[in-house]
Amino acid sequence: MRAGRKRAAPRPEVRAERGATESWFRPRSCSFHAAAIWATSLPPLSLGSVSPSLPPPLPMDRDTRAFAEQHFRDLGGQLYGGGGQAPSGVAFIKEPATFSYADFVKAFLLPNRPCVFSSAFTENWGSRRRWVTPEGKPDFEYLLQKYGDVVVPVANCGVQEYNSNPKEHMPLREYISYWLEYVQGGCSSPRGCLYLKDWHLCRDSSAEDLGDVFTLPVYFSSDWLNEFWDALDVDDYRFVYAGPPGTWSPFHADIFRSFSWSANICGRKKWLFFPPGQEEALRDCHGSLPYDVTSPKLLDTRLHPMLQHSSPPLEVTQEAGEVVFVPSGWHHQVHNLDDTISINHNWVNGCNLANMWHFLQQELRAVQQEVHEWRDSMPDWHHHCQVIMRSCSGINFEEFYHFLKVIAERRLLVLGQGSEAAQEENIGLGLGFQQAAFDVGRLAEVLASVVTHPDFQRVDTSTFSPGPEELLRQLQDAVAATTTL
Ligand SMILES: O=C(O)CCC(=O)C(=O)O
Ligand SMILES: [Fe+2]
Repeated sequence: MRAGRKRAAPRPEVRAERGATESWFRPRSCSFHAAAIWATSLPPLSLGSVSPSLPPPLPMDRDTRAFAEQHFRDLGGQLYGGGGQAPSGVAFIKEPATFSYADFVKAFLLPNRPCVFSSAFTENWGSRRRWVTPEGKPDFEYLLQKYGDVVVPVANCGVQEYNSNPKEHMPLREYISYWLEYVQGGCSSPRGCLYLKDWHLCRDSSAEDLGDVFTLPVYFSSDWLNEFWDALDVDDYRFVYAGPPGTWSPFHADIFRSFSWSANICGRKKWLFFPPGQEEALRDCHGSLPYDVTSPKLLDTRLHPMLQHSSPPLEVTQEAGEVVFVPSGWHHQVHNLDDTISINHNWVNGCNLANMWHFLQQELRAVQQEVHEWRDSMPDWHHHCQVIMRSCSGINFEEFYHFLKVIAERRLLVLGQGSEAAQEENIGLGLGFQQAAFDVGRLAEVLASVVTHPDFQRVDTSTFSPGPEELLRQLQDAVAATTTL
């Protein structure tokens, strides 16, 4: 178990579910008035230095880097993976042996398209053996013995709170006894429809135990969100979900426009996917996104005047053992069809970093609109907007800079090892140096935009080390030095 955890990482659909002192993740519809008051009492953000240890080698070869860099040059600053019609189906990847990291980058990560990996990709995971009975059901006895006393977050799927569900916490033992009673009652219980969501199992387990649970697929290993939180030893975006048939996750896009991956340890899920932008046609006459895209309310054209412009969702049934890749900014709704347990991670990397930055700018604009009336009367209005943004979205511009800085310093360290040594290592492994060079290019592009943003220019950066301009210069120098390598 890691020590010194300070706070829980947000998932978009859990925003409304935290207590006041912890609830930075309130929905947009929260009162900004109230948020402004309590948000100012949050502890100050530490910009202290982090462990200088080198990141583990990351997966990218020379050709894939060149391909990815060309992809972003062709985009010419346009948003990656934005818009477009839903593809007619979702690709299914059968064979781990013939599907490389480069294949994933070129066919799915860069085009920002969903895909499903077959159960062969999770065949050797300990959780698939130990958490599941020979009949394919959750092994409640094993789970009770291993994790019975762990306190887990549980959402009530039957109660809508904004576009989410209220949450409570209980020992896993209590949730499992609810689950058995719900199934025995023909999928009904006086306690409602409860779903174990966002359990930070990695936080509650030792490293050895985790090695026994799952192995991170190489495709998802360039994961800056978890690298950042691990470096600070504060939190993570690694979750376990578990629930009986009928439990579900309301319509949402993932936190900060991150990617996610979701592996079914047992059971099946139905996913409804909408490509970025398609959610606009689902808004109601007040501009709000739906809570449940399967609700008959959506057919009311007075309530949903733009629905005629919407396309049907892409529907995917995920079987036991399969892994779904959720691209950046794709809205989705998820239903458990059986007794289901899944492992889900959110991740950001050089491919969706610009989307995250775009999302943060949108979030700030929304806050500014909401508290516009105080602009002239409040002397530090811009600062308050940043504080409120952090309360509502989980991050503000200062913290985003810190995130970029932590990842940038780690990549510069890899490149600074000396390109020859690093490249030699690459010859053997095809790992590390090329990924760092690609990452530095993406960081430089996004940081160049951050430093010119008027609201970032209002942030007091005098104590940041290195300062934003200096870090940008270091990144640009590294880009120039590695272009031809
Ligand atoms: O499995 C679920 O209920 C939700 C999963 C999800 O939304 C995700 O992995 O992004
Ligand atoms: Fe999600």
